[in-house]
Amino acid sequence: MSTPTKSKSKTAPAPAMKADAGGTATANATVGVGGELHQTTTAAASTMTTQTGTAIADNQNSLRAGVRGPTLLEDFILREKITHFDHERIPERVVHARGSAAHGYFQPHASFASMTKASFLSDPKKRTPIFARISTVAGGAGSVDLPRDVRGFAVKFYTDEGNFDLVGNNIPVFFIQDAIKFPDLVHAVKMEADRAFPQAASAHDTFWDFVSLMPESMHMLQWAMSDRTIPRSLRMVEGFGVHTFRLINAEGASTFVKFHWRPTNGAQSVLWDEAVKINGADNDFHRRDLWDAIERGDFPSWELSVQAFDEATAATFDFDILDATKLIPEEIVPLTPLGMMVLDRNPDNFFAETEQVAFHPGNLVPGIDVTNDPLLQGRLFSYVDTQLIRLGGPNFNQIPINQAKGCPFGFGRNQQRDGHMQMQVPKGRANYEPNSLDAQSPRETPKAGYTTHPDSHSSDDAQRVRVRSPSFADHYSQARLFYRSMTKTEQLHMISAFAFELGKVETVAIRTRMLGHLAIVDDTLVDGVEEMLGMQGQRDTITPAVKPIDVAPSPMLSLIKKAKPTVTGRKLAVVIADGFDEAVVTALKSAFEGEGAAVEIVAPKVGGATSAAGKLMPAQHALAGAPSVLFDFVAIVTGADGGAKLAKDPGAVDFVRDAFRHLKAIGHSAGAAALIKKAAIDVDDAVIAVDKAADATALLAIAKLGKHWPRETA
Ligand code: HDE
Repeated sequence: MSTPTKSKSKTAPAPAMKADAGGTATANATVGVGGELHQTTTAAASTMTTQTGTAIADNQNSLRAGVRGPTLLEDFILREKITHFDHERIPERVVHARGSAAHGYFQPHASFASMTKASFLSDPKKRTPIFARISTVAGGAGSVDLPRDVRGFAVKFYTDEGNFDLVGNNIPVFFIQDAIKFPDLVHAVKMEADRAFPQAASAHDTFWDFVSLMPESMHMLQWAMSDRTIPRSLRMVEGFGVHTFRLINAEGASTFVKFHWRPTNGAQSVLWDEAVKINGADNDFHRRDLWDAIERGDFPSWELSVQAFDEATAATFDFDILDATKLIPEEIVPLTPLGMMVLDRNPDNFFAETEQVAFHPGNLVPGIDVTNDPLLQGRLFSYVDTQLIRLGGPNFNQIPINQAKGCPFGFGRNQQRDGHMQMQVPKGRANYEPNSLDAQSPRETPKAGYTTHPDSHSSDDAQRVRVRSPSFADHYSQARLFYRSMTKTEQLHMISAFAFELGKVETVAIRTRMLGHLAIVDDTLVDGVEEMLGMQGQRDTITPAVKPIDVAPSPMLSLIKKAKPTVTGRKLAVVIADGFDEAVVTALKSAFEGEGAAVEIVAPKVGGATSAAGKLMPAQHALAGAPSVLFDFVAIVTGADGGAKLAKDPGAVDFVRDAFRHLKAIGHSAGAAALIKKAAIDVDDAVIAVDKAADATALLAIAKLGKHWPRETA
């Protein structure tokens, strides 16, 4: 192929654009023949190069034989760029594919050296950098943020003794007791094998078929059908380590622990109808919320606690602490707070950090150990294995987000060598140990190194068996405990959720089987679900292996019972329309922002609305793009003219109706009367007038109470 001469008439003459210090174009520009805006390189901008450092002169046009001729294979710049692009995707996580993450730190409240020798828990002045990723489980990477689903809650602590990963969920128990069932569970919940739907939803035959045949899932199903699986915000989920772990102190003494994360903002959920509509209005609702909160300096935080107990206490429980389908009620073993995690920095790059982060329950530091929980044992194998396919080779811990950067051994120091994408250049001959050729090469440190706690549950003469311990056999008592610990409102939500999901199941035998299980859990539960399904009296008879027992309810399991009045971290929408009173808007802003809420202005058009005094106030959102589901509380502040127009806008009417249906506090000025009337809502205590600045505090007081639950029962 011949080398074409570069045509001088390739583009229209490019005017130099004015660029600010950041290299951003600020002037109008003419468009080149290729459609591009021309920007000259400023001193501030850096030279664009190929991957091997050759400066690129033209990033707009591929090399071709003649002005209108075919593209040339010799264009190594084009091929390098396209090849890299073609390989930009890596396999998404088999589970937890969709997640959001942030950087932050962990700081203990005090020294916990009496319980653990882990140095990050030894000094209240020590801040350990962390990276936390919160995810949905079933959906693909591009799925919505608010399906009914468990949330993963994974935290990597870059401690000064190496990385510790606490890879948990927002629910303290799990569906299955043995890792060998995990592929079945995940296959069943994900899109059905032949049709590839439904995406990110458990409301289908294969999921309910599987769980209805696995009674051990009954406790987790109660949680899955509760409000916990439709959280208001990732900043408002609890986290749990799920399994029983061990803390080991310097003397070698072991304490069993269950890990808990409690959000400072309080745990809160949305209603199912809200979740469905949020997914339509903004399927990045959670991701955006977390990002925005951190950007505006409203840093989410969680307190890490443990339930700590010894062998003797464990022996008093009527369940096995190695069984991940069981929890220990806080009323029996209270939480010991250890410290705070604060998320204060968004990732610089989603792929490099959030996508490539590789969590592993086996990333442990001295002072923290695992137990024989058969689910955890299987996880200890799975997480490294999955990274080999996902991140393409054994060197994934060299990726910056995975490096042990908190300790002196960032890349790891050992004789492991080579493999795909090796980033280190190890020197010398001694790539084995022991060796006598290299005095500098790494050696074992028996004292400071990681030691495994001797476990009294396994012994040298243990037989190899494939059995489930009989101590794991009671599948219903804690399902009952959870259901009976809920408020009436929460129980009704669970009944609706079971009925919704089972209503989507086509196979009648699966529905009747599930009803049979629910009948063992609680009469009001099964009666309610049967009624909503219109399937009274159709339940199967199921005889449990172990007769369930009644245990005292645990109020701490209920989100509503432990909710504290607050607007912190929540969002108020102030809908303005022409003729609004600016003083009222200012008062609302200062009242809500003063208590840590965000306030966003919504107007019929994003350009804004004109106040009674003739002043234009710009809006953050146009009404059409900001339905009330995206906010926690709403205020409609308008003059009569603007209000009359709003009353004619179906979007505005839906805004009010949905806010009402979703039990939100609603404030409105007299000018909005026509709109309120058109929305045909039954005005109650949480719908109040905001006509003067002083009314802002009244709305704030109502908003603090959260959802107006009496409206739901009414
Ligand atoms: Fe996971 N899980 N899991 N899991 N898991 C993964 O690892 C697995 C389980 C959890 O933000 C995978 O890197 C098995 C329980 C979280 O990157 C994979 C079993 C709990 C995340 C895997 C379980 C979790 C994962 C997929 C049954 C709560 C996302 C991609 C024994 C305590 C971490 C990856 C992130 C991810 C295996 C059960 C939490 C395939 C075999 C129980 C939060 O390795």
